[in-house]
Amino acid sequence: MNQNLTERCGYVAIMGETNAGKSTLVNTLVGEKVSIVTHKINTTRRKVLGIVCHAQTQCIFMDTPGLMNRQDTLNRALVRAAWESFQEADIVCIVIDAQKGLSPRVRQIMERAKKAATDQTIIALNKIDLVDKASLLELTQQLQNSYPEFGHIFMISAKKANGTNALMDYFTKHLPYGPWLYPEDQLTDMPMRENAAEITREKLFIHLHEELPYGLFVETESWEEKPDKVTINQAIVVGKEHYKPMVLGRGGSKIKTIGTLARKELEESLGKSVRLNLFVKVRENWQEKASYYKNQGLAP
Ligand SMILES: Nc1nc2c(ncn2[C@@H]2O[C@H](COP(=O)(O)OP(=O)(O)OP(=O)(O)O)[C@@H](O)[C@H]2O)c(=O)[nH]1
Ligand SMILES: [Mg+2]
Repeated sequence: MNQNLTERCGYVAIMGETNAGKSTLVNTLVGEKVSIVTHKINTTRRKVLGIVCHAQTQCIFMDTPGLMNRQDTLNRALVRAAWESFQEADIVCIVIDAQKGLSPRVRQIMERAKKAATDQTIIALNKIDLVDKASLLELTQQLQNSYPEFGHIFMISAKKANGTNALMDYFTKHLPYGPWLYPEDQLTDMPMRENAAEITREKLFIHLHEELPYGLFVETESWEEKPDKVTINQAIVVGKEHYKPMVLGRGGSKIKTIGTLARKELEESLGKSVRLNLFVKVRENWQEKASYYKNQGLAP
């Protein structure tokens, strides 16, 4: 067998309760923003790959939707997609918010994960910048006692990049030998058009109140590239007519703020001037339509 025994390559599923900091962790490990982050729950709505080559290893991180209990069609599809990643991965990293600790929901997740756990299933206790040492040690003890099936416990702050080098080291040494699957400079599998839609969705999540962000999605409808400028048209699709004025804001002020923030981030990431046109469209109950799931690579 002609196998190169120096190169390693494999998939790491980053899983856990919603808001635990999974997307923040993937971005920190990759060193670039590949997945959007907000303070709200249920931000990530698809599997996002973040790819990083470190020493001789290509690590392919799968950022997954947060595991939660809601039973509507969209959330069921997201949870299913996340558990699928568990099966697909070489290493599974369960992220737990150290401040919330072993909540009933986290226990449920751990009970399910432990059935499939191997020594390649590890735990990252995140947000350690928010907890004192004593409670962190107590939580670690609790986890060790209740879940000895898991391989390792790391203590990290994904946001402050504390402890993340040790985690990266673990991945580079434990992924299987094999040829790299992506070009060395590729950071994600997400096409730029979709990434641009995610950037706008992030701003909507941050700036719209309460339930409103959950009632919409963003689609890039056209992308016209010139040497020094890109013109992007995006539809913000809402599921109910009465959401439209809420997204627009008084005199269009809300959508203008959101558009400006998204445009600035796009200009930074594309390195050129961007004209971003946002339109609000109504597609009644898009959460129930198969086309949405197909476009997001999800099974309804
Ligand atoms: N203080 C602190 N905050 C963090 C840390 N990691 C993530 N956060 C914050 O936690 C919130 C949620 O982060 P995300 O990365 O979006 O969480 P997620 O697990 O991807 O959430 P979903 O996609 O909704 O499941 C954001 O406000 C982050 O800034 C950390 O290490 N310390
Ligand atoms: Mg996320």
